[in-house]
Amino acid sequence: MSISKNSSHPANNNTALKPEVAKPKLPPMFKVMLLNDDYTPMEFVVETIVSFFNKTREQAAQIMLKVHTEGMAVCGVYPQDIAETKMNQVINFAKENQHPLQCIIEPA
Ligand code: TYC
Repeated sequence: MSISKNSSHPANNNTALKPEVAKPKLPPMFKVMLLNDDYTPMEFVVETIVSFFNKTREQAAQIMLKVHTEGMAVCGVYPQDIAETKMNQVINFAKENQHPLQCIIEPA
């Protein structure tokens, strides 16, 4: 009968080297959120969501109504660089069209 050579046995003080397993690293994600205001037309908000967040008109209308009734809503969740780009695209699109629509990002 052989004595166990398992070096990860608790009696061996767990000093055994574990094989390194490459863990896929997921980037930190950020929510891109629209804020409500009293002036931006609903149709413009729907158009903005469709244009920048790959949503159907129906999905965009739902998100717009959530912003309108609750004050803010998430349009999408992305890695930081993409989230920042989308936020800036929305802010610039709103400015170009003289609407006060605001967009922010926050860690998911
Ligand atoms: N509250 C606006 C209105 O009544 C509509 C609106 C919805 C504005 C969503 C901004 O992010 C927004 N015209």
